Order: sequence, then C-alpha cells, then structure tokens
Amino acid sequence: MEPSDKCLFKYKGSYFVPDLTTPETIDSLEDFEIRDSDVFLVTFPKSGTIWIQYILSLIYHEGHRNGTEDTDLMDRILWLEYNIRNRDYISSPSPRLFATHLPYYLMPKELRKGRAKIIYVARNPKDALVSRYHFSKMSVKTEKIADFDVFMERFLAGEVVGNFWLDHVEGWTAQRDNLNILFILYEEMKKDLRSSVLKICNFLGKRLTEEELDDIVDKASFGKMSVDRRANYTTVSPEILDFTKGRFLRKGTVGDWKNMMTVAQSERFDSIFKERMEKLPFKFFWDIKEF
Ligand code: PPS
Repeated sequence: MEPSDKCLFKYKGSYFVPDLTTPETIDSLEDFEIRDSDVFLVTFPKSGTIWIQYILSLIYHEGHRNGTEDTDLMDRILWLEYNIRNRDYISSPSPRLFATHLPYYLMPKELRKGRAKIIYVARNPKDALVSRYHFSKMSVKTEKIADFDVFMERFLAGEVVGNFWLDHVEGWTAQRDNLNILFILYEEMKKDLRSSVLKICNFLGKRLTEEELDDIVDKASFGKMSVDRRANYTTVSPEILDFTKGRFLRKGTVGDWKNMMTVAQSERFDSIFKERMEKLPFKFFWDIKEF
C-alpha cells in the first residue's frame, strides 16, 4: 500500500477510500468464489450506481416494490470492495447482487473467466467528474480539494477512485466478448428509463408485468429516490458522509458540467479524452438538449 497525501490510498495500481477497505480485502477478491447466479453492477464512480442498485432492488424484491419491506439498499446490493456493514458475502443467499467500482483487472478470477452476469453503467466523464467534485465536499474519508481546477487535474491524472476514466471503461469494454455483460449509459436512462429497465430485466431473465414495470420506472425517478432514505445514503454514518455539506442525489441530470467547467477546462479535458472516446462502442450525450 502506498501512503498518500491525497487521502486515498493506492494499491495494485488502483485508488481506494481509506478505512473502508484494506489491501488484504482487495487481495482476497482474486479468489472470491463466484456463483453463476451472481449479478455484478460495475461503474466508474458517479455514473449512476445507486440508480441501478435501486432498480435492481425493485426488480428482485417485491417487498421493495409494494413497500412492505424497509431494507436499506446497502443491505440489498453488497459493495464488493467496501464491505462496511461487515456482511458475510460467502453465506449470502442467491442471487447475490453486488456493486463495485473495481477495474476489470482486479475482479475475481472466476468472474474474469465469464461467470455471473455483469451490468456496466457508464456516464459521460465530464458529468461524472463534476458529480464527484461536489460529492467530495460531503465525503469525509476522501479528498478535500476546494479548487475545481486542481480536482480536475487529479481526475485527468487518474488519481481518483476508479482511476483514469478511460482506462476503466476501456478495460471493461475490451472484455465484452468474453463476459456476460450488459452496457447501459446513464444518459440513455435519463432519456428513456422504461426501455432501460426493460433491457435490464431481459438481460437478467426477469419477467415483470406492465404494471410492475411502470411501478419501477415511477419509483426510480430522481424525485422519488431523492426522498427515500433507503436510497439517498442518509442512513450512512456521519463519519463517512456529512449531509450538512451536500446531497448524494444532487441534480441527476445530463450536462451539469457546463455549470462548472470553463471553456478552457473543457478544451483541456477534450484534448485528453476525445480521441480515445471516439473509439468506444457507445455514443455519449453531453447535454440534455441533445435528447
Ligand atoms: S457513487 O458514489 O459512485 O456510488 O455515485 P453514483 O451512485 O454512481 O452516482 C451518483 C450520481 O447519480 C445520480 N442519480 C440519479 N440521476 C438521475 N436519476 C436518478 N434516479 C438518480 N439516482 C442517482 C446522482 O444524483 C449523482 O449525480 P449528480 O450529477 O451528482 O446529481
């Protein structure tokens, strides 16, 4: 483990949140036993992880849909590398639902051999960066960088959780023919949530009625999720998240980066991202007006 003046710690080429995981935990994941029924939600941070976690919970748990169960999302969808609730993942019943920000190369060996189902959600990196910047103000354990320009340089250098955005996305897309993986874009979900939920259900082999589908789309709206304490992380300890400094479900839109980045910052960003992004197998939306 490399010491860090930047709050995060670096291990095996990746950045992690201190106190919430350890090098031993990361090491143990290599041989973590995978079940074919496992579902892994993989994201670069701030790409809509909680949104899909919520949707997965609604798909798999009738008690969430009909309001008879009041289970926190963190107990429904387990964070692979951040087991902050000390849950026993090995004896958890199937199907186990996991979320992770890990790069492909740190995932359990058996998953890399093609076992389990994977949902990879990507969001345009400028919005992910801006979302992360705002989140850092409330995230007690991670970096505190008031100057957005400095924060952006860290992001461009890949010195953030998830590492360099392009490496993360490319690392996963490069494996698409070897894995049972579904790619979804955050912007696609914003544009047509119903189609995205249907796509997820089809991928998972889950058949829901039209009414159930409508219900999920309604409950997974930004407005409803923002006030649901199972989803907005307000149940997390103030030693981890300081809700006097912001909200986890902040704006939930496409193109908010335009309110933060200057033209010069945007151009610098493009000079690093443009060429490699054009080779990715998706077309990102950069503004809600493009819909
Ligand atoms: S984390 O910390 O990596 O797990 O964060 P993550 O959940 O990936 O991303 C948080 C951003 O997703 C937005 N979000 C939503 N947008 C639209 N609709 C819904 N329902 C929704 N749920 C979460 C959330 O608001 C964060 O983005 P920003 O831009 O900061 O608002």
